[in-house]
Amino acid sequence: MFSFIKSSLKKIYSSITSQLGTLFGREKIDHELLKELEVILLSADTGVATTRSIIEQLKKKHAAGDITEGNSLKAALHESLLSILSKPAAPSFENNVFVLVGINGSGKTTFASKLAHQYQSLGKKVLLVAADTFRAAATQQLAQWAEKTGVAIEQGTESQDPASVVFKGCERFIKESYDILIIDTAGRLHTKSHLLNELAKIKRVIDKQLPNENIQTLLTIDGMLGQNSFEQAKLFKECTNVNGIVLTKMDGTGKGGIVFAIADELTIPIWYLTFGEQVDQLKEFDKNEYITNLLNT
Ligand SMILES: Nc1nc2c(ncn2[C@@H]2O[C@H](COP(=O)(O)OP(=O)(O)OP(=O)(O)O)[C@@H](O)[C@H]2O)c(=O)[nH]1
Ligand SMILES: [Mg+2]
Repeated sequence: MFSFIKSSLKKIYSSITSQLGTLFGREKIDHELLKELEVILLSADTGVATTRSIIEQLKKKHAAGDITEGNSLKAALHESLLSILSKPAAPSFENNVFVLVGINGSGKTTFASKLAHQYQSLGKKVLLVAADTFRAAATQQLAQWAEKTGVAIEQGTESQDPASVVFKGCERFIKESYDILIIDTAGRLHTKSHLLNELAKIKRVIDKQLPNENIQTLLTIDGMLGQNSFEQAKLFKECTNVNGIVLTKMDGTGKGGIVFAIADELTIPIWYLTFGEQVDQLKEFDKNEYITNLLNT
């Protein structure tokens, strides 16, 4: 891993890792200590239900005599965290059509540019589609990124039906033999039925136009919002079939516990973490690496 990625990601864990380190260093493991662990997990955005289930598992192991000192506590916590992150199916990176959904400001457009850049760096021919026609500025924002990174873009006019821009994007994808298609959508939530209809319409267009492609819908969640992002994520989950989650702005949070709450409560796999506004500040999520860094094992 590049060292700058490593140091950016460290910010996510640093606070929780040092607090856990203090616990692992204690000689006696008792209920008092597990209570402290519970507080650390809760303050790291792990969520009430998820934290409770982790602590219950640890209490059982403690009662059975399997947790006697710091190292065995660390190993048991590692096991619990890994089983949570293994609940959703593992992400598959063998896809070529991506629809990005998520609420306003959650980082869709920035992620679209990052994903495009990443595929382009791998030698792929990438087409971006600006299907957020709600604001003229939204298309401009994506167009600026596209210009900066030299990626092709299909854009509509303000107030044009987003599905018709997607239609044109799909046509161009086939005609000009692109490898990767990345569709940026609007994040506004007038009403649930509005969102549902709009996303369903876009999805119908893609399914019809590109029946042989591997299409994935990715939901961006602002990592800084913590538990507040859950209600929105649940709404999107009800409106469309979300295949994976992109946790954005992880550079702005020292609360690395959110990944466990997401995997546990939403059972959707996390695909990417983003940690900055530069085009290369994204990383595929690796559950083993994440836990190892978090626990500093
Ligand atoms: N620090 C930080 N800021 C980010 C990251 N990703 C996005 N942002 C910033 O978050 C703000 C919103 O990002 P956008 O990509 O425009 O979000 P969006 O989901 O497209 O928003 P709408 O188009 O309004 O729905 C911008 O100011 C971005 O620069 C990140 O990983 N870290
Ligand atoms: Mg946007």
